Parts: sequence; C-alpha cells; structure tokens
Amino acid sequence: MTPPPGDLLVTVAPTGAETSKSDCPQLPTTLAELVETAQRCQAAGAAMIHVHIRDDEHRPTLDVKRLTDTVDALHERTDLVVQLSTGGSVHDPLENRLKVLDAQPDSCSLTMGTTNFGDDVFLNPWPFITDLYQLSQEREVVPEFELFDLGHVRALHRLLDSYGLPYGGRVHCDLVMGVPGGMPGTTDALVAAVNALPAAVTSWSATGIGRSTLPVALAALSKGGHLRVGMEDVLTLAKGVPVEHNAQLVERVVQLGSLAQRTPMSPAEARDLLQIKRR
Ligand code: KMH
Ligand code: ZN
Repeated sequence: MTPPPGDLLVTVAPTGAETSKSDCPQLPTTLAELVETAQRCQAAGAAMIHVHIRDDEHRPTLDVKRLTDTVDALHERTDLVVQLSTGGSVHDPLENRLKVLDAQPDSCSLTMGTTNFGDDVFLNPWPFITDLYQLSQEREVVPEFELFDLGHVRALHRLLDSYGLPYGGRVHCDLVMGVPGGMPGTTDALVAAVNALPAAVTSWSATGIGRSTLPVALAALSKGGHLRVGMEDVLTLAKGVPVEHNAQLVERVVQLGSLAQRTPMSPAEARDLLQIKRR
C-alpha cells in the first residue's frame, strides 16, 4: 500500500552555535556525528536539516571548505533538504555569513531583523538582509525566513515588496519563538505572527526555544503549521531530563503530529513544497 502523502514538514536543527560541546557532550559537532544524527532524524521523520558546523575544537565556524564538505556528505548519506545557517554565531562577521552560499546548500536561513539574543546581539541590518536575499536569488538557493519578532514579519513584507519572490517562487518562514529578546513562545504570539504574514507566504513552521518547545509545537500544529525541533533550540525533554539524541525530539513531534492526524513529509515532498533546485 502506498503511504498517504506527507503534510507535516519536520526540520531538525541539531547543533546550533551557542551551546558548547563541553556543556553538552551529546551535541553533534563533528561531521561523523552530524551525518549519524541526520540519518537517524530522517528515519524518525525529518525532511530538512538546519546546519551549523564546528571546527576541530568544536567551536562554531563558517569555513567555506568545511561547509561544502558538510553539504556534500549530507547529500551523499541522506536525502534531507540541506539548509545552511547564515546566522552563524552571534560573533560571526556579516561578510563571512554572506559567504555561506558559496557552499551551495539547498536552502539557507535568512533572519529578518536584529534581535537581542540573551546578553548578546544577533545582528541583521537591512542592507545585509537585502544583500543576502539577492545573493540567494542569484545562486538559486531557497531561503527560509527566520522571524524572531513581529517586526520581522513586517520586514518580510518590505523585502518581498521591494525584491520580489525567492528563487523557486515559494515563500517559507520559520517563527523562532522564546529567544530572550524576541517574541515569546506563546500561542497568542504565534497567532499574531501567523495572521500578519504576507499573502505570498506558502508555508511556515515554528520552533519554541527551551521550555516553550512544546507549547509552540502544539500551537503550530493547531494553526496548521510545520515544525522545527532540535538541540539548537532545546536541550531537555522535561525538567532535569537531558536530550540524549536529536532523534528523540523528532520522534516526539512526529507523535504529536500523528495525534493531530498529520503525516511527516518525505524529503522528496519537502523538495517539492519548497521548490528546491535539483543540483
Ligand atoms: N545562532 C544564532 C545567533 C540562523 O541559524 O540563521 C542565529 C541562528 C539563526 O541560529
Ligand atoms: Zn540556526
């Protein structure tokens, strides 16, 4: 029997740039760990992976050769849509973040404004946003617009009005909620943000940082959205219960999705949804 078509895009964000390996040894920071994580998460129902990489000392890096090798390894060993982070870490200079597209990912994150990020600042000035957007159009990389705040939703209207649609014509957003400095990870904030999205948006997902992970996932499912989860965003399954493997987080949202009668998309279905270029 052929399985029903998937209608739930699950993205895994397994590593991030802000947690250290010494604080969390189970964080996948080497290429071997990342590939193993990607394979297990695909088997659990993920269709896209949001990637930050680390150097040999497990520190965040945007080294283009290393990024290229990572994209190639993930393409060879999994079917996942490979999305590279252009956010990097809060310490990465803007010019290095633009170079991420040299690694030819399927997709790239593109944050729609500056955000206080705990005690740091995640810098995304308007000229950087427009440069990165035009580069993604030129290189035929599908952006995922990261929205940390309601103001970022307005900025997305401005970007699409001024520069047109992304490569492929689909507009996919991810609400990143619960960052200290961004919008809260609440149902009310999610509804306000989703109701304010531009009409051109064709799909959206949401992720809740830390303890907002479950409320945001439930709110997103009930509003018809897709989901992102992973150790970039949350390190515990419940108070005092550490995540041992990213696949646990994917399995959990697949279960939530199943209760909501949503079926995980395959990577091929995700490629179709996002109109990813065949490379
Ligand atoms: N590490 C955060 C400062 C992205 O990947 O595009 C930014 C971030 C967003 O993770
Ligand atoms: Zn990220």
